Amino acid sequence: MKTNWWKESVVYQIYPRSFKDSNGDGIGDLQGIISKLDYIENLGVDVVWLSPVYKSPNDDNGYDISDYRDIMDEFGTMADWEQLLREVHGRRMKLIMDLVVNHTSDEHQWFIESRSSKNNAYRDYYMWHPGKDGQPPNNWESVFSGSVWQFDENTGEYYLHLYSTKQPDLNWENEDVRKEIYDMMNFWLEKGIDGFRMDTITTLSKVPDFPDAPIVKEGPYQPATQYYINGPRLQSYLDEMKQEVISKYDILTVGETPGATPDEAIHYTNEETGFMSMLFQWEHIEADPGTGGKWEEDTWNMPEFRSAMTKWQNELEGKGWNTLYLSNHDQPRQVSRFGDDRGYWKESAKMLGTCLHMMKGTPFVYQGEELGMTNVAFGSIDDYRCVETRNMYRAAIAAGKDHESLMKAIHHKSRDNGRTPMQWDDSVNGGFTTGNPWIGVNPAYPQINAEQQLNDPDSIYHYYKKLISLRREYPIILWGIYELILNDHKHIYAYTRRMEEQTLLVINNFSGEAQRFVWDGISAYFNRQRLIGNYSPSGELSENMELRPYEAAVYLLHP
Ligand code: TEU
Ligand code: CA
Repeated sequence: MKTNWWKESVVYQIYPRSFKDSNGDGIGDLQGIISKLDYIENLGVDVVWLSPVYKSPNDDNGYDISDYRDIMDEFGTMADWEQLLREVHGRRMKLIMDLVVNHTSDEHQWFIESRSSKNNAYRDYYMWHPGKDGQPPNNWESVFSGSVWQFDENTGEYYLHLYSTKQPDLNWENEDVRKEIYDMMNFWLEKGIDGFRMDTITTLSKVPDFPDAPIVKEGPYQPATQYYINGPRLQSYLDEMKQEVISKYDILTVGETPGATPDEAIHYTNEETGFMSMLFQWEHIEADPGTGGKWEEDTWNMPEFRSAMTKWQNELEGKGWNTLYLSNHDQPRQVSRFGDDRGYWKESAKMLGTCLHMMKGTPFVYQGEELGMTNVAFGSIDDYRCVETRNMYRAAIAAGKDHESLMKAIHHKSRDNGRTPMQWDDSVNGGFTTGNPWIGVNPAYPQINAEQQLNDPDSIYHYYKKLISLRREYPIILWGIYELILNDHKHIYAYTRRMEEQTLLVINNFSGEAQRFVWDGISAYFNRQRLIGNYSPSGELSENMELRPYEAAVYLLHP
């Protein structure tokens, strides 16, 4: 397998709106990020991924872009962005940008033109359709509730939007659209960025005749992903994008690919014929892929998670490259979701980091994960900012669901769990802003904040720093072959990584109870070096030993 810089990297994701406010308007911004680059560098990461910073009316916090070649007013100016790029590079880190090209904002000039009349030159930049007997063209449901079709009075037709009504889908069938996008990508690459995270990249091509989706649940609109994920022309669009843009640069590209299978991943990330360096797999994060969707009771459990991770580790071995992530701006906080954010907060946050960072692939750390930031439970729906959450609540109340159970689901799953401001210190608003934050700060900030953890050698922050530095020291963490052991244990997730005569042993207790680790594979090794663990060692590594609640430990074994 080829070595590439992005295989040896750790990526840190910034959600700029919630990272650091520099001017007291309550909104994170580019100067705020610049002021915290030392913090990021100190963690030891190699790459910074910025969620969108382009001009946007912020219906979906920047994922609705009104000008691809300019910076959002609240975040600063192009000069601030150029300074950010210089300062990131000056610290020998790289910068990747979000590429959001499935849709634009309805306030993008192209859409303003497009909706103005049926014969406008930009009409065909978007997907317009006449209705069916006064109803939308079909029954597809938007990811953000309601129909994917929005009626436009002016021309009497509907436009397609997979996400919010303010995010009309671009018509990739149109060659001019594709050319505009490639030019825009080249524009940013020429400025010197190091790659793209490709938002919802597998939904660019829709089945052309827009058939009704089968009815699988109550209500007028039905899930229809089979008609727009990996659509008929996706492959040719990505081929073209590679030829026109990507193949000209040595960059990191990571696709956001909901529902992708390992086979698709191998195809997309093939080093000769593929289109991207790596992609975000979904199976380990998707609690319940049934028709109930994300707001239903969470059925995530460790053995399911373990088999999903193992499947991706095994199937991509030697053929593709994995991303490693448990959190991002669309997901709840990992320690609340997969660990225990109360009694074993610190232990479980470190355990989750251990389990993930010792696998094969490129780890992604989402801002605040390195502090063990937790979910938030706002009291009122009005405290929520996320368009998906608000739309879902409105639609569900209209359909007769009760407030209490909806709030419970929102507390578990809302994307705003991951979007509360970074907790920098224990001053007002966690040091995020001196003004009024755009979204409430998590009330946990006096206990969980960066300043406290920087001063505490036993903190989650320092543990993550160590995990990241181990990758530099031990090539086996980068290249060793993954193998699951203790396949059937209900609570222990243990695996090895093998390279030449060495074995890395990674042991994680996913429960709040003591568990017995029994594995005779150890006997083959004379040297048993402990690399990291979230408790002080209770004794030597042995064939039969007790793990404490949420205990994690990593050993390097050799003859
Ligand atoms: O997300 C697309 C996506 O498929 C999901 O992550 C989806 O947003 C999520 O499951 C809803 O809970 C990307 C971005 O990451 C997300 O923030 C944007 O809202 C979305 O695209 C539209 O641009
Ligand atoms: Ca600001």
